[in-house]
Amino acid sequence: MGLFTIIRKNRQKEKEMRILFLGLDNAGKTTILKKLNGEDISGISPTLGFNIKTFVHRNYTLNIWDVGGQRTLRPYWRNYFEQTDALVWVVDSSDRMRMQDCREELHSLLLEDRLAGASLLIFANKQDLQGSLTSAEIRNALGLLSIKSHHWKILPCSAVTGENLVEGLDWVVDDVARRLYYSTAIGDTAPHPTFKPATISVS
Ligand SMILES: Nc1nc2c(ncn2[C@@H]2O[C@H](COP(=O)(O)OP(=O)(O)O)[C@@H](O)[C@H]2O)c(=O)[nH]1
Ligand SMILES: [Mg+2]
Repeated sequence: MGLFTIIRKNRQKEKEMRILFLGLDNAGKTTILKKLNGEDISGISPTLGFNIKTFVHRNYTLNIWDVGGQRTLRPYWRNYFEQTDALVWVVDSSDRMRMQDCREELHSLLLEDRLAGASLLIFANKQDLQGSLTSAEIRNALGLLSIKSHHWKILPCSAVTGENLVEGLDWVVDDVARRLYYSTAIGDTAPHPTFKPATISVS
């Protein structure tokens, strides 16, 4: 039995996933996680270090790392890359002024060796705010179509209304499960009939 098989079998037993939530400060990372966890989302203060949330979602234990996104904290992001199965990049869709900054930070993350292979979900958050960019506009502003190194998806969402939050988590779990646990994942949920391993989808 090769090392890779042993590692995969071990992970199959544990059925854990490590998910990293990153994005510029004020994007709504902490609010999304609190909303998903059924917590009060009023009066959330900026994340200066990190929070870890553990969810059990469809038989998988998701260890989610929510790391502060202020410019001064971004150099520390790399401390969290190890063994990341999925990166969730959260965007404040109403923050037109910082789209370029957001694009550069995302693309530089995608060059990181330790994030190679991680699934990438982009949450175009704050869709409840009037004047927010649509997910198609965010896709263009962030240059997502040029991403060939990661399997990615963009979803419009709102941490306030809850729109698409669970759907996003579902996509992450499906995408990671197919890679890590492909033999057992099919037993947990029916595979999407239209799924192709290299599909890039835009909603
Ligand atoms: N209207 C609206 N406000 C949001 C949404 N998500 C987060 N916020 C607000 O944006 C601010 C920053 O949210 P926070 O979760 O701290 O962002 P983080 O720095 O990415 O963790 C807070 O005032 C939140 O109430 C959303 O979907 N819609
Ligand atoms: Mg935060």
